[in-house]
Amino acid sequence: MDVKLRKGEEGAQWVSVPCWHNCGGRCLIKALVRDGEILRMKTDDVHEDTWERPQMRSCPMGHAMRQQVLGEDRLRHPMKRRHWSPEDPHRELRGVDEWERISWDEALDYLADELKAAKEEAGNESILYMNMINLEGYLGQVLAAFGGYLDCTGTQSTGTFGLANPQFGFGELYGSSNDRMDLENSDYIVLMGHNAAWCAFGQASLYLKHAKEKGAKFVFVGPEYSFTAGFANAQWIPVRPGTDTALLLGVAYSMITRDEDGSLIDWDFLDRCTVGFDAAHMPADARTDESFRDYVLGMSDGIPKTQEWASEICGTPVELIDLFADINSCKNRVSFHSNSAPARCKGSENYPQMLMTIAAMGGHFGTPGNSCANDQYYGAMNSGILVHVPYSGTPVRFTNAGNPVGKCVSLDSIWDAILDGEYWDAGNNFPGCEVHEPVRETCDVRVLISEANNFLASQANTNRGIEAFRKVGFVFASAYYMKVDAQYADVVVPVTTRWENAQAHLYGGTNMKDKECSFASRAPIPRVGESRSDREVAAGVAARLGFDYEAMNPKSDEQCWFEQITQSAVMYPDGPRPIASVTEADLDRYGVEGEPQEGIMPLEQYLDEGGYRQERSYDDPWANPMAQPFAAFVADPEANPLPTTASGKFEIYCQAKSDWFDRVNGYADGGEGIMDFVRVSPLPKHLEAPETYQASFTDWEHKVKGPYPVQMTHLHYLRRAHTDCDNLPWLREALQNPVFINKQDAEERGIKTGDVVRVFNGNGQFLRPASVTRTVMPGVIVVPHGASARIDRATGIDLAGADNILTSSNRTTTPFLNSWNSNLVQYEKYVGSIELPPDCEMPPIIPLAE
Ligand SMILES: Nc1nc2c(c(=O)[nH]1)N[C@H]1C(S)=C(S)[C@@H](COP(=O)(O)OP(=O)(O)OC[C@H]3O[C@@H](n4cnc5c(=O)[nH]c(N)nc54)[C@H](O)[C@@H]3O)O[C@H]1N2
Ligand SMILES: Nc1nc2c(c(=O)[nH]1)N[C@H]1C(S)=C(S)[C@@H](COP(=O)(O)OP(=O)(O)OC[C@H]3O[C@@H](n4cnc5c(=O)[nH]c(N)nc54)[C@H](O)[C@@H]3O)O[C@H]1N2
Ligand code: SF4
Ligand SMILES: [Mo]
Repeated sequence: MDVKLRKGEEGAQWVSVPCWHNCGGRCLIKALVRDGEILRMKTDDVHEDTWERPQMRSCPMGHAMRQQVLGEDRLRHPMKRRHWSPEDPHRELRGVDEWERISWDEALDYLADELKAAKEEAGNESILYMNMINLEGYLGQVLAAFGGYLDCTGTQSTGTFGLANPQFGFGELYGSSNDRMDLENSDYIVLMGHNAAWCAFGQASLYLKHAKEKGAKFVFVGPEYSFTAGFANAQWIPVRPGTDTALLLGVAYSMITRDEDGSLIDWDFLDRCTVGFDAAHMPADARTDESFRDYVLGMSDGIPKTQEWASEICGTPVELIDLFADINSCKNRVSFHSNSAPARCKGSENYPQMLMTIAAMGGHFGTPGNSCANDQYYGAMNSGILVHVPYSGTPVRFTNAGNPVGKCVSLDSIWDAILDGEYWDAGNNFPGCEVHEPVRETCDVRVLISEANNFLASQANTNRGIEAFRKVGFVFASAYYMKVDAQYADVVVPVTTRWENAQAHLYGGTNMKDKECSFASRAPIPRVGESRSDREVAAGVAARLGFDYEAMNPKSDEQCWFEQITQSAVMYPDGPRPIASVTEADLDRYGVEGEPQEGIMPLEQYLDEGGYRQERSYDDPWANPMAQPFAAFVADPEANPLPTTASGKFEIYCQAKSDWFDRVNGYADGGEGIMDFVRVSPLPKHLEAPETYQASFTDWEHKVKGPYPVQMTHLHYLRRAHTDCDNLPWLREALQNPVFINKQDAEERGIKTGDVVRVFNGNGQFLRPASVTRTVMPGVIVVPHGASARIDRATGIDLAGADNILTSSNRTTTPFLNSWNSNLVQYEKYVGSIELPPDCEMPPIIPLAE
């Protein structure tokens, strides 16, 4: 190794270290370490970069990781707010108070005492553990043993793809695109809102580039021409945020009315593989006789869903709707890749089923070059499992079954629940949990706990969140740096990163990487400051609450780390083959339990190289056409029915879907619905909803706009993983975080690129530099997701461009649905007195002056 070192780096070693964010990739990064210091970073150079075996190269965040682990703003000591005391908490000073150093004993005593007091005075449900969709972590496990906590749930990443999908046959999340070796068989690759170049780093873009070189043509459907669309030189089909269902209904109309003897529609596919398209194919359990065809042609409601009807709603020119219909023809091989952005909208309940319907009309499932999937994120363009990585031994679990408090608040309502003391509880829609009709519950939240999330920044309506934080009795946060939850907390403790403490990846399981890779890493540097692991924090709290954490979770962090690495295996059709060979000497060296095993390479080599990437070929088992999603079903639907639908076929009319929504939205048993919760038909109909394009008019018929006429949607931004990594100076220098606005809209407002704009609505306001572009539709503003609010105390204006300053709480259309992309705002050239510095010149947040 030493040969690769530069002058002055003598004695240093390259060590594979984890990059563990909730980003859209999973990459190999290495740190050059000497005496616990990091000299430099690099990415995968273990083997040649080939199509069959690409390198697992990192994004800008990976290269900058050392600034997260060893940055000047890294937390080193437990702290409390100067004016906080149990007797006199000065809640109003949260977010503005100064900090003082305390001991670990003090920090954990405060937390334990506050938990005991809350439990005694108001019961366990007065403790709100802010966890992401049942990703119960270390403290969650302790709280569950302590009698439980008020739980929260939401679709977060997946929008309506996370609601009632299996019922109509479009089940597996991130699981139904074909293998990447098949992409080049498509005539057209349709990206529904994808920006894989930023959010599924590395691999997905490579696969798309390869397909392009092999002759596939690209279509991009979305409100802004994404960077991914740009490099694929895709045909742009613009669509307003949240109106994809209307667009696809227009496409269906175009196909139905222009089809000549199967020139566009695959009638055989519809006949064999679907129910509900027309009167002759209604499913046995249908309770109405309205077919999809009747609805599209307007026979049931008098409104034909013509191209013009669609265009008025979605903004797509009529000729492009027809072009889309032609591209979707059964004469072409088409693969549809949708991210969840079009499904993260109010009123988008029917989008997934509509997407399935459009693909089915062209027969684009289960054969070479044909596929349709929700496959954003890690598995984009290459879904399924090839190298399996287990969740081994971490306390992270994906259900709330262990939480004795059976109550659950939807993420978009948590701040309102705290402030109003009331919320709608419809259960929990995560797999393994139960949903039910909405019940009005009361709550009295006393303690807020933030562990591996950052809800004040990541959940809707930050200003309302701050009010909620300032209402409760006590706020505790564990953190690497001053995430927003920590800024507004009372007691903050520093946790070790995975470079200092070997532990299993929280986001390291099977799905959360390209399917052909797995990773092995070490923790080569000493703990920073007084930081402790999450596990030690949990054990310290447990001891103070009177129980033994070790007995509850006997596997050490190192044991979990070891198991995750050694149990990773390539899934051959005839059985798994572990990657790492393990010997008795390995077990002794790491002081862990396990069995020796035969693998592909010695454990030490795997750890040194930092990862494994399966070499692929066009005739390997995973590329086999019959191994692709839906292939067996499409070949013989009677012999291989879909396991999740009542009819065993794709349900274009799905009674079970409608019944599911009726139940959670309050329409079952003659109910009239609740709040803005929508009534969802068995067919994929267009729905009207608050904060959508149609709702931006006070008078739709005469086209009179309301006070917030612009639709705001988001991009998951290359500079950060949600709110994480955004504090790293190199990334701030490299990426400016502007808002992207339409050229014509900008001209009307006298705005040029670089001008500061004020974006606002009833929820709040922020300042950002403008990037004026023709790649954003008129009437739309695109805001990079995840900035951490920096609120100017004098004016209340956020200077960071935090998206959730503007998103609304408690206004969604189905419980659980996080509808990030439905927002109405206004913007103008900023003329006030604040000088907005470039982000890279904003001072880091360092709470303790040393
Ligand atoms: N407006 C808007 N809001 C959105 C979205 C959007 O598109 N628009 N997207 C949504 C989506 S898809 C998601 S997934 C959510 C994400 O929402 P969050 O999960 O709340 O966001 P992160 O920024 O990933 O927060 C993770 C925090 O945990 C810390 N952390 C990471 N690992 C550990 C650990 O092991 N231990 C401890 N103690 N801390 C750890 C990180 O440093 C970071 O501070 O945001 C959602 N919010
Ligand atoms: N760098 C980085 N990567 C990430 C993350 C991150 O924070 N940073 N987060 C990760 C996580 S947890 C998740 S869930 C994924 C999210 O991954 P995606 O769902 O792919 O994320 P987005 O960035 O929200 O999608 C943006 C694209 O969707 C388009 N779009 C927005 N609204 C609509 C709409 O209504 N209709 C249509 N058709 N298109 C629309 C936008 O124009 C843009 O092209 O990303 C992951 N990857
Ligand atoms: S995509 Fe994710 S895992 Fe890969 S380098 Fe970037 S932040 Fe790290
Ligand atoms: Mo997500």
